[in-house]
Amino acid sequence: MATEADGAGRRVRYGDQEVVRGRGGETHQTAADGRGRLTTEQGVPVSDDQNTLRAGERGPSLIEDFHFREKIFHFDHERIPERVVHARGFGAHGYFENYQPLADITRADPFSEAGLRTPVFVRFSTVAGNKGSTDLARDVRGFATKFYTREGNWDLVGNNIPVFFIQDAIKFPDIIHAAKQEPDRGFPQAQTAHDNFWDFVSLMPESTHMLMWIMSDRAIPRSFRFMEGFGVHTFRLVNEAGRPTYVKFHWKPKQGMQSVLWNEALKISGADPDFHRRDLWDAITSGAFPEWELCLQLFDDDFADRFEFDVLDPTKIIPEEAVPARPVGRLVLDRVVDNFFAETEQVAFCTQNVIPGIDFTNDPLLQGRNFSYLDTQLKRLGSPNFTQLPVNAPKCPFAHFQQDGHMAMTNPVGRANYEPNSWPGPAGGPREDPAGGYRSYPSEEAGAKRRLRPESFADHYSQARQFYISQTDIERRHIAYAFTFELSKCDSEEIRIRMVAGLRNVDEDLAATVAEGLGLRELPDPVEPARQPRRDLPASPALSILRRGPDSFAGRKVGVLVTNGADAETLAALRAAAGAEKAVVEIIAPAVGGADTSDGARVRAAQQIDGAPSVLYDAVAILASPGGARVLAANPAARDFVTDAVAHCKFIGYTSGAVPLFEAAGLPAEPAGLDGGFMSLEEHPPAEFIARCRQLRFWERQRVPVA
Ligand code: HDE
Repeated sequence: MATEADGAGRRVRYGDQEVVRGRGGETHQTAADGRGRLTTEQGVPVSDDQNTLRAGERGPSLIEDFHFREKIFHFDHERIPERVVHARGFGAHGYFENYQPLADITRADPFSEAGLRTPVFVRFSTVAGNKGSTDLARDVRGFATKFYTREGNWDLVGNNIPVFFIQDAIKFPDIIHAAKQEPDRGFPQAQTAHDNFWDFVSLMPESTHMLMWIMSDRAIPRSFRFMEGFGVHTFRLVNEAGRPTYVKFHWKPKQGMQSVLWNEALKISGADPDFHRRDLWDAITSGAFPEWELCLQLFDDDFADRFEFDVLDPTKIIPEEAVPARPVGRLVLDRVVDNFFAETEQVAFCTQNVIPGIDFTNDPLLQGRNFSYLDTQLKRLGSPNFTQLPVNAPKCPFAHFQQDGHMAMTNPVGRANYEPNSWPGPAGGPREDPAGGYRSYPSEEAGAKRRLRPESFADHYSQARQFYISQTDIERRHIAYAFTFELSKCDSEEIRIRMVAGLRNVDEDLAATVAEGLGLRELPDPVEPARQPRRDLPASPALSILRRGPDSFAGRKVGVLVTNGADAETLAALRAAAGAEKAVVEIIAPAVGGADTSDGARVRAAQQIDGAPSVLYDAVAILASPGGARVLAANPAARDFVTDAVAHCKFIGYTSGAVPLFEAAGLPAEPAGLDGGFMSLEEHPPAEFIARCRQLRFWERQRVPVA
C-alpha cells in the first residue's frame, strides 16, 4: 500500500483528467481509476513507474531496481537494422479478388476460382532514403505484395517503374551505393541529385531507360494510391499440365494515376514528410479503400523470339500496344496495421517465395534477387524464425522439420524431427507430395560457364527514346527540367557533360534543352552506343500519365480556407458537391479552433493556415469575408497558399471577399483578370467547380513560355 512517504500524493485535476500528484510534483495515474494494472514483463505488478529505486531521496539509483533495468534494457534494444534499400515504407492489409479461373494458364491458387479472395499485405516504399526520410523524394517506389494463398505465401516484390537501372544483380551494390548518401559526408540522403549517382549512371548506358522514368513524374507520385506497380521481370506461369506462359505483372490504380510537380514535392517534404503514409492511412480509415487491377501481359516463346528485345533484360518493357495487359483481378486495401513495427517493419518479402503455378525465368537480376532477399531478412530480423512472425507466417497449414534457432515460437510437437522415419500416424510428421508439391519448370539449360553479358542486352537507348516520345509536351518538359535540376546539383562539370552526351542518343531536343538548362556552351559528341538506337519504335500512349487522366476527382482533397464571415451556404454546397464526387474537404482557418461563418455557426478547422500550405491539396477554395481576407493578406503563409496554388496549376474556387488576399499575392486586382483556373463560387455553383477539378490541373499555366 502506497504511503505519502513513498511518494503517493493528492488528487488534482489537469483539465478533464484527474491524476495523483506525487511529492516532487510528478504525475501518477493509478490502476484504481478503473484501468488495468501495470506489470513488468514477468507479470509483477508495478507500484510506481515515475521514480527509480534510490538509496535516499536524493541518493544514487540501485542496481536491484529490476523494473527500471527491464524497462530501459528493452528500450535500448527497440531498433532493428533498417532495410538497406526501401527503408522507408508503409503497409496495409487487404485482399486480392480473382475475376475468372485462369486454369488454362496457371495452377496458381489465387487465380483458381471466380471471386476467390486471397488475403494480402502490401508495403509501399521509397528506395534510396533512410527510414526517417521524406515521402516525396524523387525516387522509385516499391510496391511489394504478399499473397497468403492456400498453397503458401507468394511475394510479388515490384516497383512503380517497370524497368531497372542494371541488367545484372552483381551491379546492385554499386548502383545503390552510388544512389544513397555519399560515404565520406553521409549526405545527401533520399535523393539522386549528387555527383556519385550521376557519375555512376553516366558510365552505365544500360541505366538510361530507367533514368527517363525516374526523371519523369512517375518518381513523384501524388500518393501510393495513384501509381502503377510492376513485377518488372518476366516470370513464368505454369498450368496443371505443365505448360508454361511468360508473364509480366502490372498493377493499375483504379483511382487513376496522378503525380505532383517537383516544386510541390519539395514543399510537401517540408510541410508533411509523412504525406504518403498519412494519405493511405486516411483513405483506408475513412472507408475509401484504394484498389488496383492486376493485369497480365501473357506471351509465349514465339513472341519472345520475335520481340525486338530480350525478354530476360530487366531494362526493357513490352509495350502494352504489343501485348495487351489483361485484367484478371482486383487488389483492395481495406485495413491499416495494428502496429507499424510488428507488421510494416517486420514484414519480410522474398522474391523466391513462389507457389505452384508461378516460376522464375533466367533474368539475371531476378536470379540475384532470389539470393538477396532471404539473406537480408536474417540480418534485419535476426533469426531464421522470422517466418513465424504473424505478418510473415502462411495462413494455410504448414509442416516441416526446421527447428530451434533464436526466438523459436511455433514449435513442432512429437518425436520426429527428421524424415524418412518409421513413426506411425501423426507422430511421424509430414511427407512429401510428388503430385501436388512445387515443381520447378523443367527448362533445358546448357552452356559454358562464363561471365558474359548477352549481346541481346546491348541496346540501351531505343526504349528510352520510346518512353520520351510517348509523353505529352508537358511531361517531356518535366523530364528535361528534372535532368537539369539533378545535374545542376553535381559539382563536376565532366559528369554533367557525360550525361548530356548520353542523352543525345535518346533525343536531340531533350539533350539540347538539358544542355541549355545547364548552361553548357556547346553540345558534347554523343556517347558511342553499343548498338545503334532505333528511332522507329512507335509511341506507346500507355506510358504517359497525362494521356490517361482519371477524369474524376474521387479520392482527392480540396483545401478550403475560411475566415470569419465566410459564406455558410457556399461552404455547405461545396461540401455537398465534394461528397457527391467522393472527394474530401479539409477546412483551414487562421486559427485551428475554426471560424464563424455568415450564419453565425462555428465551423471547426482541421488545420491552421501556417501548417496547411496549398501543396497538401489537389485543389483549393478560398471562402473569405473582405475583412478576413485583409487579415490573411498580412500573413506570408496565406499569400504562399495562393501563389503556390497558382504556380502548381491548381484549380482555385473563391468568393469575392477573397480578392484582397489575391492582390496581396500579386494577382490581378479585378477578378476578370484571373486566369481560367480560377472559378467564382458566387457565379458558378460549387458542383461546377468540383466537376472542373476532375482535370486535376489547369496546365495552361505551364504553357506560358518561360522567358
Ligand atoms: Fe530489391 N531489395 N533488390 N528490387 N526490393 C530489397 O530486401 C535487391 C529490385 C524491391 O517493402 C531488400 O527486404 C537486389 C528490383 C522492393 O520490404 C534486398 C536487386 C525491384 C523492396 C533487395 C534488387 C526491387 C526491395 C532490402 C538487384 C523491383 C522492399 C530489404 C538484383 C522489381 C520490400 C529487403 C519491402 C527490398 C535486394 C532490385 C523491389 C537487399 C539484390 C528490380 C519493393 O534484399
